[in-house]
Parts: sequence; structure tokens; C-alpha cells
Amino acid sequence: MEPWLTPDEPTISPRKADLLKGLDQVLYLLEAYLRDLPDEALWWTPAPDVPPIGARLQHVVGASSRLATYALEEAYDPNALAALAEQDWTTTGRPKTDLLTEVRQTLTGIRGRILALPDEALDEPRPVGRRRIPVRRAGILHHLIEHAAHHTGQILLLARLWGFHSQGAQRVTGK
Ligand code: NI
Repeated sequence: MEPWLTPDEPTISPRKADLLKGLDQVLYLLEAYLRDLPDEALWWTPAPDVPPIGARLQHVVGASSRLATYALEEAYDPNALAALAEQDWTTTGRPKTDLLTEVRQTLTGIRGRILALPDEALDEPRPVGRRRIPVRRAGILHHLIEHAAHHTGQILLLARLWGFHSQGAQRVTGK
């Protein structure tokens, strides 16, 4: 069953449940979309300057970790985080299982940290980025989920396009 349809647990507040289910939903969809995809599909570049699925997965890991840092850590170096952001889009050729494991570890790690947070802490403002713009923790965490979900939609579309692309390649080579 899709996580958003699952019943609430009595020990978890509705506000936190919505965040946790949002994270679970992203992971559920990513795993479903990538289940039958071979490694070569992850590093297929659909057009110039359009990053492949693998780089997008790296970006989901990187951006989610950075946003979680903004929301959940007391002190951080915004310049160090900005430098890390540039590495998201590197073509590493990492295999699917490796990338999916990292996505799963990142999102379930964030899940655990949200679960451990007192409800009142969700409304505390946290300084975001170099300009230290104050944003409520819950606002940052909602953005983390929305951001991961929008890249998940892109990954679904790329997976479909790769399907057509690979079929076309088979026809050309007569297989
Ligand atoms: Ni992004």
C-alpha cells in the first residue's frame, strides 16, 4: 500500500506523521520506478545538459542531507555545504543498488531524526544557507520532501524515455 494511505500510528503526532509519510512516499515511488531498470539506464543522458537518473539520485541524497542539516543541526558551515552541492551532478557511473541504498539510508536517517524531535521544535525557526534566512523547521522539512518528490517525478519520466530509447536501439541493431 502506498505510504500516504496507511493508518496513523497513535504514538506519532499528526504533524510528524505527515512528514514521515511524505518521506516514505518518495522512497516507495523511487524504488517502484527503479525496480526493473538496468544499470545502463541510470547513466543514459537523454539530451545535452539534461542530467541522467543516476545524477538525480545523487542530487536527492545531497540536497536532502543539506536541507536536513539546515532543519536539524545546531551549527553548520554554509560554504562547505555549497561546495558539496556541486558534487551532486558528477557522472560517477555508480550502480543502481549502490545509489538506491544511499537514498534509502539518507531518507530513513532523516525519518528517524524527525521522529526524535519534540513537536514544539517543528515551529522553531532555523537559519538557512549563507544568508541565514529564518525558516521554521517544519517548513524546511516540507520543502525537503517536495524537492525530493519533484526529482522523483523527473526520474519516472526519464525511466519511461529510456524504455523507448532502448527499444529503438534494439530495432536498429536487429535484435
Ligand atoms: Ni533539485
